[in-house]
Amino acid sequence: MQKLAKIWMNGCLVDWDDAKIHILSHVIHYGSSMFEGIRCYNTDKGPAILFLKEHVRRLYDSAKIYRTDIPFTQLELREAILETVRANRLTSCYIRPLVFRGEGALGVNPLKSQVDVAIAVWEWGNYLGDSAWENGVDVCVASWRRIAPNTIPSGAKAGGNYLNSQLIKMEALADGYAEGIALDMNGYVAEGSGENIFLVRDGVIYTPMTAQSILPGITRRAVIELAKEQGIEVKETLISRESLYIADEVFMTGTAAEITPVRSIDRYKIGTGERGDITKLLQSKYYDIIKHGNNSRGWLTFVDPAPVSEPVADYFAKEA
Ligand code: PPE
Repeated sequence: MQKLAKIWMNGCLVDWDDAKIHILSHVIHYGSSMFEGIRCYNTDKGPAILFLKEHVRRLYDSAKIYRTDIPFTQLELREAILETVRANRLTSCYIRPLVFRGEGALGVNPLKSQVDVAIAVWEWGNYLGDSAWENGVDVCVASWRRIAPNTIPSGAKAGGNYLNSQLIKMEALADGYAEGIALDMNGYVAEGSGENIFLVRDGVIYTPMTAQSILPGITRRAVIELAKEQGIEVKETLISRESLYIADEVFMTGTAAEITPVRSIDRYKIGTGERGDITKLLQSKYYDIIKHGNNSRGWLTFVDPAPVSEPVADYFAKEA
């Protein structure tokens, strides 16, 4: 990993090499962290963070689920994120805010350990490979199920959730696929190890509902809005495994993965095996934001100057 200059820890920017924690921090033993993944793009109108407010809000939602009080306000954290991007003099980067249970007491109960907050940034290219945006990726259905709703809540983006993601990802890579798609406990399609999933059939877009063991992705919500703007019908519904194989198009979404076409699943060719028209249309609308800096929807926060005080769009209230 390429080192950068600064990492923000508990209110201060510290040198990259000094951003350390104790081995007896609660998080290391019990996975007690919540985090976000955010991208800053070097748009034609200047560096801008995509969905800053929505990501910070989801971080607070995740923390609340785990009874964790973050000792900063959402506004303070948004400002800290902007400060960290500026301090590292980056025009485009991946941003990782992290809230974790640090030192205090070991034992399962996290409430006796302090709450630490950190923000790191680094350069991250395409998540699923350099040619993925255009050529798509080959994926499989994982033998591992996604975490069940009555075990670990998938709606919180918590560090521990990613043990399940790691099993899915490692299995996929070992079998020669770029990514694995997990089914939920009932056998319906849930999501990839780090992406939401969509399929297209006869011009209609289908994606799993948020109650179905998925992370309520911010890119997912944006793609649904972009599709609706284009007059495309979107159904949030139960999706059977076999409907993936007979889809005209399949694509995955995520902050890191952006909008990545899927060209095969379990070696079944999806549609023509080429990137589909609806996938391409949605990618072009997304590109208009992340490359051309189109901020007509208010989804971008330009890094300099920093307009961080607009109201937060209520993405998850719209789910119902
Ligand atoms: N599902 C999972 C399990 C997930 O981790 C992500 C993000 C998504 C869906 C898409 O959510 P959103 O980014 O809000 O559209 N995965 C992060 C990468 C995880 C990793 O560290 O690797 C991301 O895309 O930032």
